Amino acid sequence: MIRVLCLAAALVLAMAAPAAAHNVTAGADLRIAQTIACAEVTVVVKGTTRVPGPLRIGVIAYQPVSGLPIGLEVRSVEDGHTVTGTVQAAANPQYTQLQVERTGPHELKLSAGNETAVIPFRVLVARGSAGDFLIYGGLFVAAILLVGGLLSGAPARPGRAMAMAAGAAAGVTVAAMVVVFESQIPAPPPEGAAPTPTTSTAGGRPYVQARMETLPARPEAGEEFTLRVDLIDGSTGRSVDDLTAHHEALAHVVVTSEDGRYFRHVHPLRTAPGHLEVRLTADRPGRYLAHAEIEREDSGGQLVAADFTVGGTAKASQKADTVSRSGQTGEPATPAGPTGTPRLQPAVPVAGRPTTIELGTPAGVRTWLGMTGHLLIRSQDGRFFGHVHEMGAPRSRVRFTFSFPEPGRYLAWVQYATADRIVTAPFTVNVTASEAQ
Ligand SMILES: [Cu+2]
Repeated sequence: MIRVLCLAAALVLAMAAPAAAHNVTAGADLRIAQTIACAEVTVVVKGTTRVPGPLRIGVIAYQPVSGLPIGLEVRSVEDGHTVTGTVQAAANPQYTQLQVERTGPHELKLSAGNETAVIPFRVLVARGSAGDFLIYGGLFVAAILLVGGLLSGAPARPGRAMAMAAGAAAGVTVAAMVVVFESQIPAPPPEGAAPTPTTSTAGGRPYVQARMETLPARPEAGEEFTLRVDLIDGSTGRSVDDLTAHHEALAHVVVTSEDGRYFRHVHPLRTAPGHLEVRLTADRPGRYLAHAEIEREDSGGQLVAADFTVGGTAKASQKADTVSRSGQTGEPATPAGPTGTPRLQPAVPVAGRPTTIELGTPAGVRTWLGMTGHLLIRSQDGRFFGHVHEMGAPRSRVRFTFSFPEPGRYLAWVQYATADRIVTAPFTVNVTASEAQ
């Protein structure tokens, strides 16, 4: 009996389909940060358990927005069925319900102002696993045999009673074994999941060939321009449209002026397959740097850098997302306000060794991009760009550990979100060489 049960368990393990990779698991929320209509928002598509059924969509605002209506359109890629609605971006958003008729690939179109983004996603619904089937099946068989045996007078006939008791014991044993081993049995792919690729992707997909450019090629100070990211698969020459959401965005783009006085951390809109765009306005002429963090499915994270020049003459500062600065000395000054000054340990960091950077935060800090705090660091010349997080729960400070790669001057920005805005605290760090060098 034991041998038979072991064989059955081995068979279940061997037959289980390999778990497919997905951006979002069935029932989990999809969260995508977007910079749209000059606002930093996160679109949330709530996980659903039932299709046909309502899909709940909300837009969280991370800066003051007085009524930012966002048009929503959800379209099934398979049958073209489309539903539309609107939602107001807000710090605590109301969720709009749109009825979806099937699982599988869909597109969510967002419209605000004169900007539009199209986010591909899958409607997934969890399927019962083979393990669940065996647990309930085993218990059901055991119950039928016991009840059936009692009703058919088996206790009076020892042979039949024995057989029925053995059958019931086997059913309970199968259920118990599956409970023990269920964590090792891969779950079946949810309904609506992408088909498992037939060709082997053991080596992973190639890195994206990414190109960043501005439209117009030479923006003017004080005038809005578009920063565009084009993604091509070098092995096929086709547009790459399989970016995986990492840290709640398809791409994180940081644009800084060479001197660091201009800083934007934005999340471009996917306007077409392989094309991301974000609108920006630079207030002063000069050289600017753009760093984009992207992650292709089954390939890994990539950092892409580019630079561009802004012409014209300096304009009065636009609505900056940095906190107010104390002076105009050309140096990124320490911000005023409740956050204080970043404390470094050691006070003068040594290249190649970990430095702790800590900054006090006001009450009411909330998670943004899945993290409590973000630290972005650029070398003076722009050739190095780093990004680390405070991953603990919000409290009265954010703390980071960072190892500067080599001696020199670095520009740094700590970012966190409060109830109504994203706070950016800029500072500079001078890193020395270790004594051993
Ligand atoms: Cu980001």
